[in-house]
Amino acid sequence: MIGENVKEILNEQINKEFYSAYLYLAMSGYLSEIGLYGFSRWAEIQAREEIDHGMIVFEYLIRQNSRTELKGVETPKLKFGSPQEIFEQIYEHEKTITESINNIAKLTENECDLATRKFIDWYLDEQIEEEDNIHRILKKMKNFGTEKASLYLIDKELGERKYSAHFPTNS
Ligand code: OFO
Repeated sequence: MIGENVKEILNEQINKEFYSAYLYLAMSGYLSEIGLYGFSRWAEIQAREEIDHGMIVFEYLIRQNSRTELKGVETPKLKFGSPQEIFEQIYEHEKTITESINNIAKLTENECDLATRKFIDWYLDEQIEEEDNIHRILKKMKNFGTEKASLYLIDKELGERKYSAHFPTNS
């Protein structure tokens, strides 16, 4: 059984995860339009992972006999600039998601909801991984430049990303 405040914040998180999926999909569409198909594939796979993140919270609420309240997903606010600018925006976006996961952890501690506190650990780890992945891609662009040749190589590497559903072991 989870309380009203935790229920609300988890429903908000579902919305944020689906918004993230929209954000990455918008980016994927734009990147394929400009011929960066590897970048585009990377972003599409990221969108799929974000849908998983939203679904895991959705299913958790159901398992806890709590109400799911789905709200409208906003149009992504991504400003289409260079690939480096897009990744800088994404990095900032993921930092806000980390903050909202931290807020869920804090709330569950305050409310002594230990089950949800444990559930949210997976998201804390996931955010470390996401920020790190994005930061590494950004570093590559900064170190090797965004001239055509280096962009081509980064595009090739990102295009090799494979989707694999990864869920918390207890979900
Ligand atoms: Fe769901 O982690 Fe990104 O947004």
